[in-house]
Amino acid sequence: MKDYKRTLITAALPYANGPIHIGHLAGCYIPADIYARYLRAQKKDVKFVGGSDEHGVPITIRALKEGVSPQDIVNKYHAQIKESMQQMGISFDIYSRTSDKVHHETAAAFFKALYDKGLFEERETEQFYDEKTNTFLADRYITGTCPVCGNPNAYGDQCEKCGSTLSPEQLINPRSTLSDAVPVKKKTKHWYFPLQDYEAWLKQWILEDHKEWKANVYGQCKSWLDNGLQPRAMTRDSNWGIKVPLPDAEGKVLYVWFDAPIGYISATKELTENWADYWCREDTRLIHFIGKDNIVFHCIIFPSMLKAHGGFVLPDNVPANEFLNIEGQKVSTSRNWAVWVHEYVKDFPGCEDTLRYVLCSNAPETKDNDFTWKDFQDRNNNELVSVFGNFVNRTFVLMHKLCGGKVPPLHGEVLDDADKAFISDIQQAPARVQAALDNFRFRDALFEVIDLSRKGNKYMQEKEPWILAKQLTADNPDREASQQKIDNCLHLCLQLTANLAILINPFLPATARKLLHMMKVVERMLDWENAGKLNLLSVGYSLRAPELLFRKIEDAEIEAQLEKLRAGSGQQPVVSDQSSVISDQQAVVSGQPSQVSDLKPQISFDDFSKIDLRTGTILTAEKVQKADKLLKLEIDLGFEKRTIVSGIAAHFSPETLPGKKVVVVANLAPRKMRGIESNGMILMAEDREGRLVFVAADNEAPDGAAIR
Ligand code: B3M
Ligand code: ZN
Repeated sequence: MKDYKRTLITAALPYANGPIHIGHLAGCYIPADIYARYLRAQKKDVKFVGGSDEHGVPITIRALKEGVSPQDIVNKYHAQIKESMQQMGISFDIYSRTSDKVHHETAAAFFKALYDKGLFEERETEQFYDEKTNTFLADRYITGTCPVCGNPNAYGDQCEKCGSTLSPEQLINPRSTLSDAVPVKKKTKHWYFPLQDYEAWLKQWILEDHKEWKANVYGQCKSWLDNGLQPRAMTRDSNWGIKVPLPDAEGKVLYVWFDAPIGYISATKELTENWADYWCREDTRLIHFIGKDNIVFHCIIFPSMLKAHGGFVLPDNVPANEFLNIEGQKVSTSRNWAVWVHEYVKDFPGCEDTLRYVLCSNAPETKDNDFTWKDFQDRNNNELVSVFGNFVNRTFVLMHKLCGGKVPPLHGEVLDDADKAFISDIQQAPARVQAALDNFRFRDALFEVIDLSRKGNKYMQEKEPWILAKQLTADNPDREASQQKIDNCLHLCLQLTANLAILINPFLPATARKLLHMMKVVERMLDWENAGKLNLLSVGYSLRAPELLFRKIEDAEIEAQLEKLRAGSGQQPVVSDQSSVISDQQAVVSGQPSQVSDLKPQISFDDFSKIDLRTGTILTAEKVQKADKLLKLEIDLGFEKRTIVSGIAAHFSPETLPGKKVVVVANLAPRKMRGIESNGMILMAEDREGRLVFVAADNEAPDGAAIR
């Protein structure tokens, strides 16, 4: 690696059109933060910048739907996102926003510089337009009847019923999803960036010179480059965004993906007057942390813009993560299938490090991964509590009990093989953690740290200082030898604790600080150069009583989260998905998510036949006290009556339900919800608007009939 003088770390700017969820954290904020903290601990010159992406169509649409201004939307979510980041310990040096003046000026000047070089091509095209809302429409925002299957709710790019690929022209009876207006074609002019002119250069720069990039990133770049690049519109028709800085550009703004990455530059400007050191000097290392849907923008489009402008460094690496699914399903903000960060910090106060731990140890570094609440609980209870926390706790308790609360001496002359092996484990661990971190393998790095604490437990278990303590009786001639063994064991375990504080610090910063407090040492001890040392705590130094590093997570808490996920996922959808990839021909961003969830893995007929499905009729329905999502239902199954608690209160008022035919999973294990035992589950589906509807057999089958 080149000898760099400074590092600039960026993390993708989240759209300020909704709160952030754990997928955002796992995708880029946690890895970026770990890396920033690691470099700071190495006393490197590093800046970590981020901010909210406050432009783009999803924000204007959200505003339209809520009947407020786009500025209201971004003000609300910028504040909320910023707070969530802070609460999760994401240590930005600055968390800015793209509606700031500095950014508007910087992005406009950037555009103007390319324009003045004569780089843009002006093109006039026809686009669909909604005359009621005065908006140009992306294909996704047009619906109509599918010419193939007659589905009345097909989209302008695809029919989700029959799977046909469509164009808006093919729809029968097309209308705008924004207003129901009939879209009309309208001419519009835009400025296109000649991406194709950078293809040869990009091929050399990425495919030849950056073979070290992660396989997922390199692979995606290669496929874009292999397919050939097209001119790309860098402006849009909108009144929300950065005005195109040209005289004949009324109603035109910069394309959000043109301005957003420049936001990294603007944020650095706001942070320091030496911003140019971080952007314009060859000895700066620029690293973009992002999620996989942002790869093309950070690896192909933005670098081409920087290259075209001239005078800027290019990213040295773009360690993108894949996606984190939740309980086997893709995160969907529109279906509310997500774990929201602001809710997590409320539900699990003081457990921020646990979430950081789980999201790092299960990070989607090479492929999509799954977050499950059970795994969250297991990793917390079996790794953080039982391994790391337990080691530290035992060490401190025994040191207080057997060594008077002070760091005992090390008797070098009586070190045995186990002591020596343990010492070498401590000395060797930092290099292993470092090798992984240097290559953006955060999971492996964290694993090494936990493994070291596991070795600590094993060593302690072998040494059994609590047994040695029984030999300290006055009449025992070996008394002194036993005391020496106890001293050596606890001395080394304490030095390991200090080492663990250093090594865990980038990952779990709050935990590292708790350890500092217990050891009564200053922040400086966490400097990376101290890792591997065995003299971090002085002999005779008195230490505090142990405090709880991690608490156990109970089954009930996990149940409650699962229930929340299930009950919440039926809420009215909002257009807030973070995806925003456009096709090159479109001038409007499409952000509407697909409403179809992925098929689950195949099961056998035997698997299916274990499920006992029955028809039934709702007899009574009532609200459950202090649970605004739940209804208590009495169901007639013909052969018996059942109580079922269902998370549908947001969708139905209880008085409308009696008499409704339903399908019940009749052999589901009973479950207590809010103190009421629920015996079964009612099958529901979502309609296009995301409203829940009952799955009911429309026939004469009597209550209790088996469904096969
Ligand atoms: N706001 C898209 C996203 O949140 C976009 C990232 C901008 S990074 C410059 O996925
Ligand atoms: Zn169709």
